[in-house]
Amino acid sequence: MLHFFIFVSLIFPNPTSACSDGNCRIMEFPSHLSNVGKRLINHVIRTIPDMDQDSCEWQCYLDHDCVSINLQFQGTNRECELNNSTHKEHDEDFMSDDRFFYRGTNNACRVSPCKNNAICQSGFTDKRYRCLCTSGFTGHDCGVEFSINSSILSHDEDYLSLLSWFLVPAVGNVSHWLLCYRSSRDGAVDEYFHKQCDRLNDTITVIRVNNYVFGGYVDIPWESSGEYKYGKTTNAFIYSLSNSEGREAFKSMVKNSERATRYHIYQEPTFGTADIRIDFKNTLNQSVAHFGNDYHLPSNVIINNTQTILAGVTNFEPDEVEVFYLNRTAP
Ligand SMILES: *[C@@H]1O[C@H](CO)[C@@H](O)[C@H](O)[C@H]1NC(C)=O
Ligand SMILES: *[C@@H]1O[C@H](CO)[C@@H](O)[C@H](O)[C@H]1NC(C)=O
Ligand SMILES: *[C@@H]1O[C@H](CO)[C@@H](O)[C@H](O)[C@H]1NC(C)=O
Ligand SMILES: *[C@@H]1O[C@H](CO)[C@@H](O)[C@H](O)[C@H]1NC(C)=O
Ligand SMILES: *[C@@H]1O[C@H](CO)[C@@H](O)[C@H](O)[C@H]1NC(C)=O
Ligand SMILES: *[C@@H]1O[C@H](CO)[C@@H](O)[C@H](O)[C@H]1NC(C)=O
Ligand SMILES: *[C@@H]1O[C@H](CO)[C@@H](O)[C@H](O)[C@H]1NC(C)=O
Ligand SMILES: CC(=O)N[C@H]1CO[C@H](CO)[C@@H](O)[C@@H]1O
Repeated sequence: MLHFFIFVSLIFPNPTSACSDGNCRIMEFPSHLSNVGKRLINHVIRTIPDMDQDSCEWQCYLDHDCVSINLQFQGTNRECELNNSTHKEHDEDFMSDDRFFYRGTNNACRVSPCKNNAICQSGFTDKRYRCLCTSGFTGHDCGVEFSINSSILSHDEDYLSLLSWFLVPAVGNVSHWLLCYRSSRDGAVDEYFHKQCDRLNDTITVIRVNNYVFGGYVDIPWESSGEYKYGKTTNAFIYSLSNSEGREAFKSMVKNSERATRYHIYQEPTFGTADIRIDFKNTLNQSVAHFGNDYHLPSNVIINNTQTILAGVTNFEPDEVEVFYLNRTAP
């Protein structure tokens, strides 16, 4: 039995981390799925001339849509056919043919686990398959519908799937977000944020400082208040998608629900007293990211410095701030 266990990217130091990120493919051609004198027709995605069995299996491993092979082993022409199906799914196409030798794999895509027209590829991740989602869907099985037109998150699939994953417990599997404020579009002016985002339930704030991306979600509205005032809720969280210590992305729920958010007419999105505070003044670096006071520290991520993890520095000037609200009428 030939057993492939190869990392697509060689930069990873050990197999566990290489495989946990979903990029390594594990594939084997067990003898009980091999048949001499058989050929699977109608599912050939590629034909490669002059191949022996090992090389043909290797080519199948490299072609992420390939799950079985037909090898022509008689005559001078030793052709290798790569199939995107196995005989288990298409017994009607499994033909007797003396010139061929068939080798199949356990195809985890057999049960069509991917949703919303995603492409399924066998052998990846700890579930033994991965799904390549169509636009607007994310999650392991592409079952999460998430639409947000963010210039910060842009088309970064990792950012989008992490953020949508963080939001599912708060807003469900389907969420469409609409922009109410973007500093680069509207200007770093208190008034514009409040005019456009006050009174909206369910907002997500996305902040970029250099290469660091973080922000927060809250289910209660922002307000313009002449005095400092706290918003109370247990449903707010702060998240980090890219941080100064190179830690994995994390989400942290509010700890002090009496101080989930803070409002002032001259202050922008503020989570806790200063866990994250966006403050546009005409002086530099009035915004603060002093994390871990009114919000929990993540249980699964070790943080060296709570004052610099999110933004790289405690007092910062955001490069971009975006605030989105949930489109309640979307499905
Ligand atoms: C196999 O590839 C063809 C395109 O060549 C595609 O139409 C079909 O859906 C694929 N089948 C599977 C099971 O991936
Ligand atoms: C997304 O926003 C950009 C501006 O940042 C705009 O040009 C584009 O049309 C928007 N796309 C959608 C689908 O709304
Ligand atoms: C989201 O979808 C998954 C399956 O795709 C389901 O198990 C889960 O219950 C759903 N969650 C919510 C909050 O709808
Ligand atoms: C916000 O939520 C509250 C409480 O559920 C509701 O009464 C209010 O109408 C909502 N506001 C908007 C703008 O949807
Ligand atoms: C965290 O602190 C430890 C001990 O001081 C140090 O060895 C490590 O390099 C630090 N890691 C980061 C990412 O700053
Ligand atoms: C001001 O903020 C920027 C990032 O926005 C940061 O690079 C710089 O070090 C900060 N300056 C001080 C004095 O904290
Ligand atoms: C919200 O979603 C509904 C339903 O999909 C859609 O008709 C409407 O145009 C959306 N609102 C905005 C402002 O895009
Ligand atoms: C190129 C090629 O032969 N594609 C075939 C792959 O398999 C599907 C059925 O799963 C056929 O419809 C395609 O013609």
